[in-house]
Amino acid sequence: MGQSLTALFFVKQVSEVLKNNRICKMLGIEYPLFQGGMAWAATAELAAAVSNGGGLGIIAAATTPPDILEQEILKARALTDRPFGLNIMLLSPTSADATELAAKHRVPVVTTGAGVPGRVINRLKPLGTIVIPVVASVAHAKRVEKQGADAVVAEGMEAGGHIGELTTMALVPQIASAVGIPVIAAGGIADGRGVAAAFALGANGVQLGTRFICCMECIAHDNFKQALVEARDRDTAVTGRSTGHPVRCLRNKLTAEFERLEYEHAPVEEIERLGVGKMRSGIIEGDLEWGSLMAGQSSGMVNDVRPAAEIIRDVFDEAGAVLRNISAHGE
Ligand code: TUI
Repeated sequence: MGQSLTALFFVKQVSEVLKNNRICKMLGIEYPLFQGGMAWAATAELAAAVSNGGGLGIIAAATTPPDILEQEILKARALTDRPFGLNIMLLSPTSADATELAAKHRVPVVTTGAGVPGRVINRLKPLGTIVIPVVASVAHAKRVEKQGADAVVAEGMEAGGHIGELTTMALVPQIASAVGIPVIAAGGIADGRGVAAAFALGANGVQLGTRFICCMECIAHDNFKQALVEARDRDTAVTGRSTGHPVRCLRNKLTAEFERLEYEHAPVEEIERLGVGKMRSGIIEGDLEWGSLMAGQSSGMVNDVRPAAEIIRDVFDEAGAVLRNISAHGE
């Protein structure tokens, strides 16, 4: 079989398989792929590009003021006819407002992070919203299933931003065995090999964050995108373990200063003060030295900036090829 025919065969095979996928059926999407709800970076433009590419694009509510967030939701509606999501960061003082906006605008899917989402589930489930919490432990996964979650994102500590303790490799199979609802694997996944591995671990879908910073439709500053393209395997660091808010970012002067303060047991308020405003300066203004460049361990695997739809298609083509190759040759 010639190269192009082989490729066609893979594509057809993958799309046939995905027709029966639980996440695709539940959400009415083509590929069981979520784009992570990354603060500052996950805008309506990015979410719509991912949804138009057949995945589930997700707007990050983060700490966005409600009037601006409402505009983002309306913008996503204008840019895509397909389902999209809103990520509600539960540590944020604006999380209740974000929940009300999801209700008002009937956002089809809501993911939550960094906390216990009982109130979000209780408010939105009766409206028919699909609620999918991000969890980092088996206990939390079981709890949200009982509370009525439709699925969970099991996020390993390879991920960027606020993380738990377990790796994706250990977390996903344990959660997949513990719950009956579908599981979406996150953390350390940026290509088709990661997707194939996630399915082998028992996941029904995947969430990619870092990979989508480096896409054309992401508003992150070019400095940040270029830093990710150049990053290698050990270029992220986790700070904030001592304050109870561990966060993974690209290493820079800011992470070194966090490490120094933590090593010296500086007061928690002083450590937390250092982080104020740093996400904006890093992600939007491109300050590579003092900005907070939240990114996962897959940074070393992200080597180019491409359109979202192309990333999604290539990742699933590659996953199909990987799975076929393993079953045919075991290579
Ligand atoms: O939430 C994320 N990633 C984030 S949030 C964020 S903004 C932020 N900035 C500074 C400090 C803290 C946050 C940047 N990145 N991912 C989802 C996620 N949720 N990862 C881990 C968790 C999590 C952790 C503990 C969820 C629940 C939880 O506790 C549940 C319990 O049982 O207490």
